[in-house]
Amino acid sequence: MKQRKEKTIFSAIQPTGNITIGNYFGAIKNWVQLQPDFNCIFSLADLHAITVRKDPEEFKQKALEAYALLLACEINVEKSLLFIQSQVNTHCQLAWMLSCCTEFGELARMTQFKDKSSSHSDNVNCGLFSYPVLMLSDILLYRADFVPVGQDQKQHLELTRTVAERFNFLYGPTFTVPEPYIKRGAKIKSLRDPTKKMSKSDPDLNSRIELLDSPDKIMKKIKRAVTDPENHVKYGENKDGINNLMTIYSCTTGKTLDEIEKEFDGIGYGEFKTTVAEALIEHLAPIQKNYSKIIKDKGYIKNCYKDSAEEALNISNETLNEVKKK
Ligand code: AQP
Repeated sequence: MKQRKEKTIFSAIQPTGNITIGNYFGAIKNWVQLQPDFNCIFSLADLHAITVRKDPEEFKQKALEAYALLLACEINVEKSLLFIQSQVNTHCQLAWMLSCCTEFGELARMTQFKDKSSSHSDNVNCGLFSYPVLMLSDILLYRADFVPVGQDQKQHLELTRTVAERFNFLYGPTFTVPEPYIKRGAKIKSLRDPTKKMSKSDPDLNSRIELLDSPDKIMKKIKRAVTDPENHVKYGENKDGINNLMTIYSCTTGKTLDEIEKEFDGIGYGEFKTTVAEALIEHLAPIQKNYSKIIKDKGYIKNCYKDSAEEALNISNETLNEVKKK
């Protein structure tokens, strides 16, 4: 990280599957835009991802691909840190110490634990329960001022603030208490059930567009997207499918919802869907082109993640040592 800015932002993404346009428009695209103004510390959170069982070889490969894809999306390792969480051992060490400053009842209240333990009832492991402590340690190690959060992570950030304040109160000022950085990114919904968010681990492949999907796949998935019987491109109630496609079109073209309604006045869903798919294909083409170059250069990828991990270790060790001393 060459230039030191006044404020630091921390954010992470889990390599739980292939990165989707939900992750891209909701998080990664904003990360890219934050780089000129903040010290940006980004992490590929592989330790978080293993709360759900993974095939080891496939997981390793997916993590490497996800890393390369983040580089292809223009996360710039000259300006920002982009490291793989398991390569920086301070995270687990701080997580243990801070788990001793976190109440059982606080973790039991986390709605994400309740959701995930019911959707993975065959494997309700302790990691699933204590995951928020690892997450708050990720943030506190870098003394992040801001953390971009969506609705689903607000509770975890509140816990981060509570634990930081508790530690500071008990042992003296140590941690920066982070503020939420309200995300500008859109919430992208599943193409098959637009009341749910688009997720990279959704078992239905047609529910999501992955950043590396071929033009043909993108066209087919958008064409099959659930809509409503109205055939009127208008944003509104009970039109979750069309609202979602309008949001995707708005994210790819920069057009407002009003402009989109005007553009498609009197035009049916078939033609609208083709236009959305074409815009998306065009938008993703440069990322796909970058990715196909980067993924061939394993040496470059390795240098990027090694350098970032080294620097992340240096920064986070300072915090960890202070905590140990206290
Ligand atoms: N559908 C979405 N729309 C907007 N933003 C989204 N994000 C995820 N899905 C959408 C944002 O992507 C960032 C990284 O997410 P994550 O990998 O840490 O976990 P997640 O939010 O649980 O993402 P997924 O794709 O749904 O993963 P799985 O399927 O493993 O649970 C976050 O900033 C998130 O808000």
